[in-house]
Amino acid sequence: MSIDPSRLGPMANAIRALSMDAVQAANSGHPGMPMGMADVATVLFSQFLKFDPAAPKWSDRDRFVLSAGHGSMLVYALLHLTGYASPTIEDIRKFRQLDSVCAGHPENFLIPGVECTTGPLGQGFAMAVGMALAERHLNATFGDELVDHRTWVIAGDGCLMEGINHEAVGLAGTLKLGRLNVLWDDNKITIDGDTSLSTSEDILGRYAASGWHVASCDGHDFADIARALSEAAADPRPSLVACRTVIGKGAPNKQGGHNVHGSPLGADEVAAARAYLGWTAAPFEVPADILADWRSLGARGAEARAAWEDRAAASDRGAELARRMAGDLPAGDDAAQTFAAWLDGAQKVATRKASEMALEVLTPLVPEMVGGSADLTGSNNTKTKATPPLTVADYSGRYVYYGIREFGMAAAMNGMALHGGVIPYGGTFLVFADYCRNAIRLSALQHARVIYVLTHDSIGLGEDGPTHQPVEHVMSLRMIPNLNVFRPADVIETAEAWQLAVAARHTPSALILTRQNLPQLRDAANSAGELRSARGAYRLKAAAAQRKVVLLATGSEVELAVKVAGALEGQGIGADVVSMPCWELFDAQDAAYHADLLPAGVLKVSIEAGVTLGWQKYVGDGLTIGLDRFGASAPAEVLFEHFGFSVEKIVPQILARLA
Ligand SMILES: Cc1ncc(C[n+]2csc(CCOP(=O)(O)OP(=O)(O)O)c2C)c(N)n1
Ligand SMILES: [Mg+2]
Repeated sequence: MSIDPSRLGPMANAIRALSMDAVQAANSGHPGMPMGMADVATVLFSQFLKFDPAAPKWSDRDRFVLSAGHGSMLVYALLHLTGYASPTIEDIRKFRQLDSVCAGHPENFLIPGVECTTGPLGQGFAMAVGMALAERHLNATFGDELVDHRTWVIAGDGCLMEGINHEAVGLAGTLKLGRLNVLWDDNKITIDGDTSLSTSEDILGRYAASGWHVASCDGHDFADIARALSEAAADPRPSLVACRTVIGKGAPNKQGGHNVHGSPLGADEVAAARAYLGWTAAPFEVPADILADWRSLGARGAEARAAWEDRAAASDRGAELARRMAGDLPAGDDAAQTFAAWLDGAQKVATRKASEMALEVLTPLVPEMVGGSADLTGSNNTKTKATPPLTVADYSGRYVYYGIREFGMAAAMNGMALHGGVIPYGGTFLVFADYCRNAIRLSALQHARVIYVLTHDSIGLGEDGPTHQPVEHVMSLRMIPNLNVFRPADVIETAEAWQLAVAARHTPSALILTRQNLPQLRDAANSAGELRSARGAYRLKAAAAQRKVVLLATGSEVELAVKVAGALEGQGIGADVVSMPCWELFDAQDAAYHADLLPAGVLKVSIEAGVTLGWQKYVGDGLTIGLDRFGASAPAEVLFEHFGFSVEKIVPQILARLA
């Protein structure tokens, strides 16, 4: 059943009316983008997009990403009009209010039909690349009958101008993600005014040069839009369709100008737009015939979904796909048993190496893990035997060579995790976490299980010097809510961190790993059969003499803390050593556990080769040993000594405080 073409105009106007009325009611928001792209979106949803409002999470649906997230009313209107349970018209009436799921920008955790959180320009596009990548990977793994869908993106000038766009376009072009189709709202307007103020780029030329198919259309001519979208769908390359539009189309006195980007039209212009569009319905009312058209369109998807469900039920791979898409880990605890056997060893390895060892155990057992690195595979130790390269020739591969594209990698991993069926992990140097920081933040905000492998974690990397030596990075990652930051101290804690990260369904993790070797500190005796890192911090060594000091340390400094404790004990001063691989997990423990590890009336001392700001929350007015300056270029041992990370430099400071 196809929609009568004469109905498309009124259907698009329903988007325009809801958008301008919602923004007007909220007295804040962005009417220009949804009004300008209403016609393109109507063609997309009526003739191209595979979706079923009754099953927003149906795994073989097309993914629709509104990368230009400021135009959130576009996706809210589309979801409501096509018959999704959320958002309701009440939610839309309360656009941008606390009790509405229609937040200022679309949030994946508020509305099931919103595939990802967008608003930070460029990242929706880059997440869509990850979704398209996950689709091809799962297609290659499960076949056309179970996985066969497209990723559609609406992106604005801003999404194309952001630097991350270059990374995303390069990755998608190289991997020939032909199921990715981007509809560019080519309205030649951004907030400051005409795009010519700031850009003169041949955008189609750039995409074409990156291996993309490019097309153009009049974004207000339904037939022309459909023609261009058909071409995009047919072409084996990723596609960019430049949809020439008028921002705020339908607001007769304001359309085409930058003021319509992010301000309510105002009562007079809303009235003028109603007259111009011939829209007589009251605010938030959609005439029954127009709503019926939208709903009939929404109802069409049920058939495709039912057919897919039959295929999935008949397939011997259906249950495995369902498991992966649900985010459940494979049954069995083989990995835990292998790691437990390591307790009997004494492996002195860098934690990046320990991470590789853990991955060699986990990746064969957890087939949904898809690894990668931003061109530091040999340094991040992210590649395993079970993860052959994911390439155009073989999308079933499990290792992505992301290239030197940290931000693009992180955003793609968000898209992969949100697509589902994949647990992405990817590496770079910790110091370059800042390059992808906003995507790490979006992993956390979106509850996406993305695992960041961040190696070369301190001055311990040595000779590369201060450009490469993280100082503030571990602490600054700890500041991001819902991100588990692990800084393991040895091979055992590293394996524990991996187990916890893979199991954290709604929380991303950052594994902070050393370049330099660290001794094994954990054995069967001090592990007590537990995954001790699960509590975030634990007493690695209890004071022998009467306890006067508690030493708190992470990662490579736990070894040092053990030596400091030994020196203190030698002078009759009892000292606990608390290893603290994950602050976030420790903070989640109860007060009794906190009080037990951090007892009152005892000097508490933190040791971490990074900024000290933040440690006060655990040590109070105790002592913070750290590095509140940039490092230097020299061998690691020289640097640790030079910057005060030695028993000889630390013990006197503790004695002075005890005196
Ligand atoms: C990374 C980032 N930088 C800045 C902004 C603020 N911002 C929101 S929309 C916008 C302009 C976007 O222009 P365009 O994509 O052309 O949207 P249009 O005005 O056409 O709707 C800016 C600068 C943002 N949301 N994200
Ligand atoms: Mg624009």
